[in-house]
Amino acid sequence: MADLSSKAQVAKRIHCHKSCFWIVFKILVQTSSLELFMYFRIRNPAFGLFSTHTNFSLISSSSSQRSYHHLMANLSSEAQVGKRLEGKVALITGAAQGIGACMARVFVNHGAKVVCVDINEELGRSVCDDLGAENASFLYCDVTKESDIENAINRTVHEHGKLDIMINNAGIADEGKTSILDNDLSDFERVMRLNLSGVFLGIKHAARVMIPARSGGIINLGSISGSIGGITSHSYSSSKHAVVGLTRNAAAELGKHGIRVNCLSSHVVLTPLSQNFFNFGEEGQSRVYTNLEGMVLKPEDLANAAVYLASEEARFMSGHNLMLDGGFTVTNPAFGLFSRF
Ligand SMILES: NC(=O)c1ccc[n+]([C@@H]2O[C@H](COP(=O)([O-])OP(=O)(O)OC[C@H]3O[C@@H](n4cnc5c(N)ncnc54)[C@H](O)[C@@H]3O)[C@@H](O)[C@H]2O)c1
Ligand SMILES: *[C@@H]1O[C@H](CO)[C@@H](O)[C@H](O)[C@H]1NC(C)=O
Ligand SMILES: *[C@@H]1O[C@H](CO)[C@@H](O)[C@H](O)[C@H]1NC(C)=O
Ligand SMILES: *[C@@H]1O[C@H](CO)[C@@H](O)[C@H](O)[C@H]1NC(C)=O
Ligand SMILES: *[C@@H]1O[C@H](CO)[C@@H](O)[C@H](O)[C@H]1NC(C)=O
Ligand SMILES: CC(=O)N[C@H]1CO[C@H](CO)[C@@H](O)[C@@H]1O
Repeated sequence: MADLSSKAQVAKRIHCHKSCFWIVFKILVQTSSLELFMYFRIRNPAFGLFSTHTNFSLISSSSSQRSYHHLMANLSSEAQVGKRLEGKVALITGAAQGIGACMARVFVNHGAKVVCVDINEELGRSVCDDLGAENASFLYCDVTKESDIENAINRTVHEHGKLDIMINNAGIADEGKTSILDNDLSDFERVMRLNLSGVFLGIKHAARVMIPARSGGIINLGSISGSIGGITSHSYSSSKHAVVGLTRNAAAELGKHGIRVNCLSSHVVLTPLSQNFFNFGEEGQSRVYTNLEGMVLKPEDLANAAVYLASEEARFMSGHNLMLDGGFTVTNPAFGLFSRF
């Protein structure tokens, strides 16, 4: 019996060794292929801070701000399509220039009343003057200060009786330092505070007035840097990834109140932000790698996507990260059947 039981034990041990081996082997195979796959999928080497193909130094040029203003100047003359935001009230942060200012114009063209908030009072007021007092009003608001956001939301509701759409767009880029060793903790924390906390406060105070109304749409500006690595600085990329997470979490909580929360992410758009960040103009942007060859993303492309997200057409869309990147984050041109270089 003793012999038998020890034999059984040995057999058991061998069986265990065998199955353990297979488990370990499977884990090793799976993780290594997963890692290869993941590494391939989490960065796009065609463009970005660390890119050898189109890095910042290759696209930098001293071309002036002219191209951005030229793009913006054309906007007001654009044909007015059917008004898709008639009767809606929207608050847009960072609306003094760039994507936010463009969204304000396009929203007004679609019949919305907009409240533009920014820390740049002079530019913000001029945007609203252009749109007409009946269509747009300006409020000073630093999105990193809770009392400013609280006040802006309160005044919007006081003036218009409601808030239908909140767009958390305010943001500026930091210097793109290529080595993590040159990145100070204080810079990292500053970016997180501005890029992430501002969005948090915007969602929080919009939700405060949207919950009793049992409706509302919140749109947070993300970036291709929020989905894959290797485009911008560690801090900017971290903050934009976090914006996607915050969007999903807020969508999970607020859905029961009829509030939709979405993220609108994009490839590089020609605005004062990108001009400062990448130091280029229209000519520089034409040299940025995109998967849609020869096409350049414009602020109104983002504004049109925001109109969709804000409108009834998107009434079943929540927790989504709408990507305006021409396929950049889901293709890797460095290797494969369709490889470009
Ligand atoms: N331009 C791009 O290529 C690009 C690409 C992806 C995502 N984005 C995102 O789009 C958003 C808008 O970018 P943009 O290119 O229009 O930038 P921009 O610099 O042209 O405009 C940003 C606006 O935000 C304002 N702002 C900055 N800090 C603020 C604060 N604390 N409180 C209130 N307002 C503040 C600025 O005064 C400015 O008017 C940002 O969130 C940015 O990260 C931009
Ligand atoms: C970016 O491109 C320039 C010019 O080709 C090159 O000198 C530089 O090393 C590149 N930078 C990186 C991070 O690869
Ligand atoms: C802007 O307007 C000018 C002059 O009307 C025109 O030549 C140009 O093609 C327009 N640009 C865009 C991007 O629409
Ligand atoms: C307000 O916006 C509408 C477009 O929706 C425009 O027709 C009208 O002229 C604007 N008002 C002013 C005072 O500019
Ligand atoms: C905003 O309104 C709420 C509710 O009416 C009020 O409790 C709060 O004090 C107001 N905050 C500001 C900054 O005006
Ligand atoms: C969206 C947003 O708030 N962007 C921030 C990103 O990081 C820069 C760098 O400091 C901030 O200034 C921006 O405000």
